Amino acid sequence: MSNFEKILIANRGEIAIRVMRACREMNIGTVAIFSEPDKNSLHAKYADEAFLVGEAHPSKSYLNMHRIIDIAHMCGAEAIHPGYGFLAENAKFAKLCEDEGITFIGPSWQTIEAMGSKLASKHMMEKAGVPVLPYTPDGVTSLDEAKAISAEIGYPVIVKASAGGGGIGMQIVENEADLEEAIEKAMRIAASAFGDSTVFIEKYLVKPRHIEFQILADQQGNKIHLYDRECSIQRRHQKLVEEAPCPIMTEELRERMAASALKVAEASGYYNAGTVEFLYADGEYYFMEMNTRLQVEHTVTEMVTGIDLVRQQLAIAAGKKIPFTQEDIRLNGHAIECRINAEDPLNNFQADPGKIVRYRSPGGPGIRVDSGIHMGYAIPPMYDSMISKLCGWGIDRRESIERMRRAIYEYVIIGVRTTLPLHHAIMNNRHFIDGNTHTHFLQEEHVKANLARYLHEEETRMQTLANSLRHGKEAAAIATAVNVYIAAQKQQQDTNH
Ligand code: MV4
Repeated sequence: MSNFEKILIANRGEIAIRVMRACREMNIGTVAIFSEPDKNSLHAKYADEAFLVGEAHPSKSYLNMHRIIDIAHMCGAEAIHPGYGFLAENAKFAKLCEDEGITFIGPSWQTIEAMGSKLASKHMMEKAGVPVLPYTPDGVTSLDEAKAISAEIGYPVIVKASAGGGGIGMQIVENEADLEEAIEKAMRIAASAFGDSTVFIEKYLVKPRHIEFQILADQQGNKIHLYDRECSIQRRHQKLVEEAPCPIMTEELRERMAASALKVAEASGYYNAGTVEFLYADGEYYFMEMNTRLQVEHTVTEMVTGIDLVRQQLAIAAGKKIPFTQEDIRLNGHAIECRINAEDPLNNFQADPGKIVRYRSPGGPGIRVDSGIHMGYAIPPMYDSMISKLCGWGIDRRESIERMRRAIYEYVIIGVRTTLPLHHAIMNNRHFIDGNTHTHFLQEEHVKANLARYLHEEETRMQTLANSLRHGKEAAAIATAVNVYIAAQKQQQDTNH
């Protein structure tokens, strides 16, 4: 089969636009679906055709499988791209597409189903010779059994939901006395969140790095990796900053981890784009899970390899072979992504939806902005708070950080509070600059203290700008903001010497 004629994108925001951009380049027609509050959204405007899928609540709209299939049939879309989140890793939906003769752009529903069980996927990867942390192979079947295995593993251990993801229901257990209660709590949360109370226990790594490998596999059995990403800076299991390559990666470690990632792809019968997630600590790495979707942070991999992952997804779904070999893939430079969320980092990251009254996105050398918003757009409160992704490429990590600082400075979003001030703080944080990141980076006291200073400084700058824009004194405001910024930079230089 050659390219598709028309694809329905079953998502919203920046990822829907991102997929539509690849379609437009490949001369593939695009169909958007939008919910009631998204009728004025950028993704609905960008598509060739757009259909109201339902009311605001995701169950009535972006998760409304049968309505989405009906729209695809009605407009003649041969394929559906699920983006990430919503139905992207829903095996039932992938199977429904297959039953309805519509190509699901992703792996088979069987692979999605298998990787959806964290316990079964661990078993599979252990058998394939991929390193996994010590764990309860049969899940938790009895408290005595759990106690015996946890004693063998050695505390601290962690209780995890098998059907879960994103850390939901995870319980860290320091000693045996807390084990029973932790298991009960994890099972309760797993049952209510995933309808499956299966939990398992594994060794808990106190401050691991989260390192993942991008995989690309076609339906003819060809599989390659597109190098590594580090995604350790997270908050409540939501990634905030991702980068490629991982700053502590060595050629030897990369060879070992890439070989393991390709084993995971082989064992799971994977095709299309996927990500293998590892935890890394003290020179060792362990398989955590396989994500059967295109990830938010695919951007940094695209920037350092030059490969358009969505174009490859569309080609693979249309039955094409991957047009390059592993030897063709070169890593060039360093890329960082900062997730811009409509949240207030000074007020416990409280969501801050609202209307965008001023919007100016950065540009210039090495900058990519994948955004789902525009001036005048009202960010709805019922969806994910991420509104755009700011990415910066440099010839090395230092230049990509300097670039990101400059782009954050240029980025103007007035009308809602955002994580921009937090990213300004992180890009100026000594530990981040030195590459000393891990999954609890944002919780560390010294990091929080240092971030606070930069947070307030950037917050002041943005507030100054916002206040004057409201009174039309834009020039004066920008001058003030520049002075504040220069003063802060000077102070930083004084501190550094
Ligand atoms: C872990 C871990 C340490 N040891 N598992 C699993 C879901 C993913 N989003 C985070 N997960 C983790 N699993 C073991 N055996 C550390 C994490 C982890 C994390 C845990 C608690 C709080 C924040 C975290 C951020 C990233 C990773």
